[in-house]
Amino acid sequence: MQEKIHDFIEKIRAAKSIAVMAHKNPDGDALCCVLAMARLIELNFGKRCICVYDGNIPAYLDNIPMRGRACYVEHIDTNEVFDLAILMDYGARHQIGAPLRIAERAATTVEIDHHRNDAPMSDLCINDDNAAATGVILFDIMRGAGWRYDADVLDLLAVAILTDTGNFKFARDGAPLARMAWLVDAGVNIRHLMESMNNKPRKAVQVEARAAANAEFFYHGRLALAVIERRDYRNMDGRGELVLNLLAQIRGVEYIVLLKQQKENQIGMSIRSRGKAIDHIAAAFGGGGHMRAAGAVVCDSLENVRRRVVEIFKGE
Ligand SMILES: [Mn+2]
Repeated sequence: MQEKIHDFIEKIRAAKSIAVMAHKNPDGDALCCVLAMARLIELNFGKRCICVYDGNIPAYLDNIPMRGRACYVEHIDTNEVFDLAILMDYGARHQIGAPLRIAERAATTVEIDHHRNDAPMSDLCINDDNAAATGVILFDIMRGAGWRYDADVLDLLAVAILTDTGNFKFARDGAPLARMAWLVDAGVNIRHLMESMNNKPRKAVQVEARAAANAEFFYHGRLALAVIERRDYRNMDGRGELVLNLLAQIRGVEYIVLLKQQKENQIGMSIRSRGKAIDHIAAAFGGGGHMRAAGAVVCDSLENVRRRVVEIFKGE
């Protein structure tokens, strides 16, 4: 790790222009890591980074520090060649969206990620698929490098860890809690951060509540399947964590699948498991992710995808 940090610092020092990015439609971990990375580079190297994203940033992240620094990709010139592109929490190259062009053209790339990735694309990879959040890895880089930080950096790292661990529900070891303990001792106020994220539009919460209320159950209630149709999809804020969380609270439910009709024949799929691995199921649909939280985008009709999901869980 120390060797990689050293290498990373050399690359930052050598760069005059730096772009930082994550996966499309960034979640808390993705967006907060991008912004925290940019702030850390400003504080420690005096260099201003461009923070670029594609897709939508959910409203529950509107109040995080430095939110205004995130630039929508269509508002910047992707023909500009950067000395260094830093890819945070990106998963796989096709998940970056339009900023991929910047990453591909940059002289040097560094990636910091906790997604399982068989095809990393960078000159330097500080990846750990056992980390609960990319925020945990960035925390360790910050501490390992002895970098200066400020209250914004600490809040951003805390939101990254809180959101990606489902407020620690998905923590597999003490690592994210140990980092959070340090952050709280350094001044982070968890209650304040949680409250700042209670910022979803009313319609978004209602759409998710309705999807949970209309969920179907299969295989003696072990599989819960919820659907958000096209007309409701545009009112969503984020990926539908509320639906997934509600259904996961039901006794006997082991697997939760949420289908989102993004376009007429394009279905976003989120899969959660309370026990066994389900990432192979996401992979079967051309997606990926983590062992118990994965997803895919499938180009097929809603009815076909629904049928295929029910079918594939027959053997689970
Ligand atoms: Mn993440």
